[in-house]
Amino acid sequence: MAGDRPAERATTYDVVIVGAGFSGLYQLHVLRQRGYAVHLVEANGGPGGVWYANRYPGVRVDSHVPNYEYSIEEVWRDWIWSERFPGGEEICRYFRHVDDVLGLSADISYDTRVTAASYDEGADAWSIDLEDGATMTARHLILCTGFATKPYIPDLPGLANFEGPCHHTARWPSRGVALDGRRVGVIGTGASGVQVVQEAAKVATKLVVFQRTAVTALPMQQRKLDPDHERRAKQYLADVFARRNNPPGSLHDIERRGESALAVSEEERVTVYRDAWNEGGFHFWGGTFADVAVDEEANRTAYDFWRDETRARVHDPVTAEILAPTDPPYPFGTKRPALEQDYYDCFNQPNVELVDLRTSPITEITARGVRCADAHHELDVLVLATGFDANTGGLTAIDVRDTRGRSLADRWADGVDTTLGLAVSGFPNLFFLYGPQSPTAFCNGPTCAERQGDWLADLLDHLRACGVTRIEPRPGADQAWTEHVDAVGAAMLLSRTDSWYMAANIPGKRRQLLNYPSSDAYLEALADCAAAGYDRFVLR
Ligand code: N01
Repeated sequence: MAGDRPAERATTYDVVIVGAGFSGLYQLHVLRQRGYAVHLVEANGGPGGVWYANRYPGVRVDSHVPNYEYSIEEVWRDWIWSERFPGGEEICRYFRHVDDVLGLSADISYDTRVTAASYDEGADAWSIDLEDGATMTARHLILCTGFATKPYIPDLPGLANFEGPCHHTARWPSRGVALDGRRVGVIGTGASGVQVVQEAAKVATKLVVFQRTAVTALPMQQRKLDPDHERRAKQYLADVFARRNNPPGSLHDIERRGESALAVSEEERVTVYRDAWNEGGFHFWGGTFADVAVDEEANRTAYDFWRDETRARVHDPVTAEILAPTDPPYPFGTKRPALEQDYYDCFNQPNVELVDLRTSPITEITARGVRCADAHHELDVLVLATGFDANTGGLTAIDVRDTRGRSLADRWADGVDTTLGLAVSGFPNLFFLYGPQSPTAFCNGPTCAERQGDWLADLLDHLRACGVTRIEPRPGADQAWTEHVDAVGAAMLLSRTDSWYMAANIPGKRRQLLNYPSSDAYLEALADCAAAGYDRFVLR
């Protein structure tokens, strides 16, 4: 188990992996099985990636089990989940179970941060610098740093002056932060903000929610799982995973219906929406009509259903209009919907106040609270649920240099280019998983870890069999993939909205689609590339 025995650390490997989330751990497992000398380096003190780091109240996965777990039989055979959408603590226990079963920590250095990496052209190997001053070398470097690793803290005037506890959700102290009996402010209403609000509303004397853009939160339809039922259901799990692991298995393993929302009667449309609503999770987002993602009129029918269901739960009409505006603030589903259990009901409580930052923006953070254009809100605790430098932040935080000495951050300063969302020209023998320009946040995390991970393991086997010591994207391959991703995005409503999918939440970041919106098409592109002898790459 993590922390029980420090991994013996040699200095030279076939492969070094960075990051012990779903992708990194799977890669370690599969490459060890195939006989590679492989080591994993993790900055946190244990496995779990974002789940280790995110300890804010209410942290919970928005994908249901058994989708949100590995399909490795030794792992699932003896693991019983207690809830359909497990909480952060249970997921951390799951990762410790994975580690126990697969014995991964023997090849992991925890509490160890990779700071830099440069490529040695003579040796065809990466030299990898660690924060503790040590260096490792590896033929291949695989970055599995996750898509939501680097918190985004907006430049709010006076933020440093706030005298009470003030934490970003992804940097929540492990000892916890007392919210009970306190006046709590939450800035941000994405998935993290919604989850904190639901918990803080139960215990805070006063909760002030600062909303800039309304979130289209969907009913989670959470439920407890009966352990006996779960044990009996194990007999079907191999089939469940076989279906999950073979396309088609689109967004979060939910498939859209073929027909248009506009081609059916109102009654039929409402039935489809109602069924998806009752199913819960992301079904209402990704499991209704094909054209909701591409056609404004069709999309509006989904928005209107969501709006009416949501407003019916909020007593005060002014608050209801801010939470679920009459007209959509953006096409439905083009910003990531959160999943909620009692988020909208919280706003009926006398201790909860909603501030619409569109009409009353924050002017400064003071020692005692948040000053908005029309009021000062006195607070004891401030929660920053303001999101992440998503998709690229974890990668560019490492000073990894190409063969000309340019950092990845520099290379991507004017926009991201990758080959298949896996590699970048000029960085030989470097791969990243669950990164920009691959399905990532549009794909179920464990599914993506396994599908991309197996593909990469097959690629390394191919190189080994052919005696190839160096691989990198062909000239022009990065640009070709970017053009393809952009073209797919341009046909979707997604690209009209400023969101972190579009890199639009970080000032100065180039606006472009950073997640590839079709898992099936992506898997096909991977398979075609492999079948063509990895033709997007130069092997030597
Ligand atoms: O971050 P977000 P998140 N002033 O970027 C607001 C994953 N995740 O941490 O929309 C005021 O979605 C911003 O407003 P606006 C999941 O994939 C997963 O919530 O830009 N407000 C927005 O409301 C998720 O989607 C789980 O106008 C400011 C909020 O901050 C992703 O992480 C749980 C502001 C940021 O929302 C990110 O979610 C939690 C400012 N200056 C997270 N700047 C699971 O369940 C930003 N905002 C797996």
